[in-house]
Amino acid sequence: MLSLVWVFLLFPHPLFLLYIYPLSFATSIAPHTNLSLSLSFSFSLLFTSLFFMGAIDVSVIAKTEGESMVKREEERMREAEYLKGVRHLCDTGVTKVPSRYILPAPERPHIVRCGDISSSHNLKLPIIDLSLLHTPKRAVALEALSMACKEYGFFQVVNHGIPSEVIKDMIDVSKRFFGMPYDEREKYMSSDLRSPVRYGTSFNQIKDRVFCWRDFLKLNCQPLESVLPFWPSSPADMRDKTIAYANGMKSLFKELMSAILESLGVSKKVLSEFDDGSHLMVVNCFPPCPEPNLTLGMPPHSDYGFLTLLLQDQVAGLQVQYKDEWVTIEPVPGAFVVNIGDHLEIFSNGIYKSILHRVLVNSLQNRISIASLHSMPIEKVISTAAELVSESSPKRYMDTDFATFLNYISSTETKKKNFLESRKLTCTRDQTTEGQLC
Ligand SMILES: O=C(O)CCC(=O)C(=O)O
Repeated sequence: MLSLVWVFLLFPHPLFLLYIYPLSFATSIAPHTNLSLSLSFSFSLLFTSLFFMGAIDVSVIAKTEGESMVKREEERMREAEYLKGVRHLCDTGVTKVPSRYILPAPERPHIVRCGDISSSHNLKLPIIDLSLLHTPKRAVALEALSMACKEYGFFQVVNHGIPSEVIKDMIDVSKRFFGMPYDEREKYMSSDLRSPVRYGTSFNQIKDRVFCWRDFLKLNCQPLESVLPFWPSSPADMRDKTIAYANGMKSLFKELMSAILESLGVSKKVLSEFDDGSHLMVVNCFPPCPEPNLTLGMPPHSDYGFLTLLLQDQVAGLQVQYKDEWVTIEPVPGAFVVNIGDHLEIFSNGIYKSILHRVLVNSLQNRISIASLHSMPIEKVISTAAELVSESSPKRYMDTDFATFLNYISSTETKKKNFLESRKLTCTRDQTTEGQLC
């Protein structure tokens, strides 16, 4: 059947139109039967008569067929170019956003002035001074942490103990990675969600109907010794700089989780699960965009893990949803933005919420951000802490695991918080059922 389609596409010639097409058509209706021969004969007769009566203008058909073939080929080539990423697209000198990246009007960001991310909608997130955790003021810091997790689901941390050199080097090597020629970056392209290294573009380039203005390098960091040989070997210092950064992120995550468990009033036994927990580093590159009000660097989404630790260079772009509004997070030099992920929302029985966020792009500056997503080992089941479930506060989420999440994202277009929504339970006095909100 497929080969017959090719015959149609490849040979817009009168002979084909009058004899081969009818035969193909008839064979597809009634394959391998005498009926196909007689149908074919009848169609040929009909087409021949129409041809000689001038009712079929083969030159018009052939031209139309030829034109649509060229269009299809151009479309295929454009799509192949888009898959090379926005950095590559910018290198070709685009001056307008191609339609593949243009969001439907209601999903577009409202950027007041082109190239500038509106300052009227900026939000100063709570800033937690982590050095206080090691002083008699620990209780004050825990109270601030708890308030930030409940009210915003996002906060910034300072005095976190990660050397400024390690931070600077990571941003610097990331910029140099995305600055390499496309052929170098392409080596790490993979559509396998479990691959230890994955270079790509958009949010989910296989599923996205509208592409995002982002390229990324995803590095699995667990277990470090086994994934390391797969990480990019250029720039030459990429691995060393990234190892130092990844180790820093892991200890910062564990320190934050210890404080968060304390703020929730639950046992810290679970902390040991994070020693070999999943750790994914996502290095994002958002090149300048000629029409930033038509597209997004990343669409609204929440993160799957317990916590995400985000390093952004000093270019604003991250927006979080706060009281039904999109607000921009102002970068604070040397600080990390921390946000609650879906797994912590499940673990805390919804006391701490994972919040939707998205990324704006701008017309002037390249932006780099590095997100470190942490959770338990991928084979572990995430369930709600027993201490947080009671008759007055029933379990609100189904247990979940990483495999379920991966299956979910590879089978749907991940928009908004729909994975977490799919884990919610309906609570009644004595039973819980899947699928609806309490
Ligand atoms: O670039 C940012 O500010 C946020 C990145 C992000 O949300 C992500 O990588 O999941």
